[in-house]
Amino acid sequence: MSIATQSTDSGLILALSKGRIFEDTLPLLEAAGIVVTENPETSRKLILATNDPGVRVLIVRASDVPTYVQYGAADFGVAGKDVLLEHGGEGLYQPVDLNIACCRMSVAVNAGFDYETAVRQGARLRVATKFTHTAREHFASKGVHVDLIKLYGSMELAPLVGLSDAIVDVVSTGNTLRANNLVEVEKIMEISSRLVVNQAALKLKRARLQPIIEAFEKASALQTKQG
Ligand code: PRT
Ligand code: MG
Repeated sequence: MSIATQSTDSGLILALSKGRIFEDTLPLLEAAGIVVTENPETSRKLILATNDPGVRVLIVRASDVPTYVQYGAADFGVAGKDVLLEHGGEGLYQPVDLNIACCRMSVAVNAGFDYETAVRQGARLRVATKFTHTAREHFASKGVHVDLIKLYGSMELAPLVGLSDAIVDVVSTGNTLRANNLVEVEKIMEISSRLVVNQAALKLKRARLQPIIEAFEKASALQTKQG
């Protein structure tokens, strides 16, 4: 069986990451009549059952969700726009912005660093980030020269120890920045999570997928209105 083969002939597989995406997706699943019967925080299982024998949930790293769906190892999934922009979206159909796990992608620097002046004077900036694609595009569009340093987490540490002048990271409350004496100096974009569907699965399993997509769409619109 090739890796691009669809997950199973009949059942559906949903890829989710633990934490905020899993929690924010549960009410949407319930709106589609699907209840996850195992808790990923307490279970070590990576494939979770639901009340529907035809639907199973894969627990993967947030940044791996698009890859599982792209290759058809999962039929659909939920991923942040930040993650999707880095992945590129190849092979993915993105029918619904679910408006969950909302945050923003921003540039932050040490409280003492004069970012505006550095940019105005055409300084070459060292920027640490997990989001190299988004960061490269952002600074290129502003005509700012940057050396990007790829990190996989805890970006907030980089300016504190002199690894970089700035970071590009997702921010929600801003508490992590504040706790580390960093200041948000530029918002790059608003971020929310999207439903992603394997393009082949959408054709081959449309009868099973379409009602779920519609239920997600309705429930997220309702939540956003109430929200
Ligand atoms: O944790 P892991 O390395 O496996 O991957 P991940 O961090 O990408 O996954 P996860 O589950 O933490 O995030 C999944 C998705 O949630 C991301 O892709 C974003 O689209 C979205 N999201 C929403 C966030 C946040 N809010 C958020 N606050 N992702 C990460 N954070 C981080 C932020 O970078 C900061 O370091 O949480 C920290 C606390 O944020 P503050 O501003 O509330 O202090
Ligand atoms: Mg995280």
